[in-house]
Amino acid sequence: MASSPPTSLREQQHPMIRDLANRMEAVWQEYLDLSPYALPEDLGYVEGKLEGERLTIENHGYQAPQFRKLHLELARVGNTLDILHCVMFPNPQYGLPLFGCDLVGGRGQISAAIVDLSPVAETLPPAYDAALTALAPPPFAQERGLPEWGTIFSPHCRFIRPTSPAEEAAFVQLIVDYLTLHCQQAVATEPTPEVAAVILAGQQRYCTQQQQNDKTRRVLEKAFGDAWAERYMTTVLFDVPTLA
Ligand code: 18B
Repeated sequence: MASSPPTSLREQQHPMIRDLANRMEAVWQEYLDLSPYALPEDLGYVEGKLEGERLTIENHGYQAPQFRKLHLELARVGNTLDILHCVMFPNPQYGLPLFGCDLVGGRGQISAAIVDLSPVAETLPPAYDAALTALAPPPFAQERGLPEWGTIFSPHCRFIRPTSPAEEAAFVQLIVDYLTLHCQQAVATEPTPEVAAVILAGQQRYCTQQQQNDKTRRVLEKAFGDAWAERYMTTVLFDVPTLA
């Protein structure tokens, strides 16, 4: 299943996905001291078949002192489904929330655009709360309701279906604002090794809930089979870290 990428997938993807991928990597490069993160060897670039259509997955992984894993994933099913997935897993020595976003679309229309900074404790650190509230994001015409497993998300989680290129651009900007705020907070945060176990438990809860997203699982199962999907969801998308 593993092979090398022909050209960068993002060039073929929906413009909202391409723009967001480029801007997120630029923010990471501006604020963080990045080094490569090794994904399981056979899972960096993968191709499978979903109902006769090719599913292509391209993974980008980095780490930084504050983050054990920065994961940006681009995926495309034939010409029908385009996906951007990103989660930033903090190093458990840092009491930081989890940044996550997902863009899902097909046939020229993004149907799901979600961003959050999700707490690993009861609430977000106060500085995050204040800064996110101060962002005062614009209203969007179609807000979507969270699924049952979405109890992990913060009150600042935004989940919409963009209704115009202007809304697409505004949501990309909102995601970049959340991301920039997060990187600024992260580099100003001191490690607190004594609470690493508590932070890890919070990350574990996040992963357990995300693994219940049947919409993600179904796409992967149909292309690669049940066992592969389970391995992918638990080792690449939402792996639960252990204390070193
Ligand atoms: N996700 N998404 O990342 N998912 O990974 N995603 C969908 O219009 C994939 C995350 C989230 O309403 C849909 O309904 C695949 C992160 C939520 O029940 C599809 C991959 C977050 C929903 C996929 C992927 C996140 C959702 C349906 C791996 C949040 C709504 C699209 C590349 C931080 C769930 C639609 C619901 C939806 C697929 C959220 C097809 C394959 C990090 C809340």
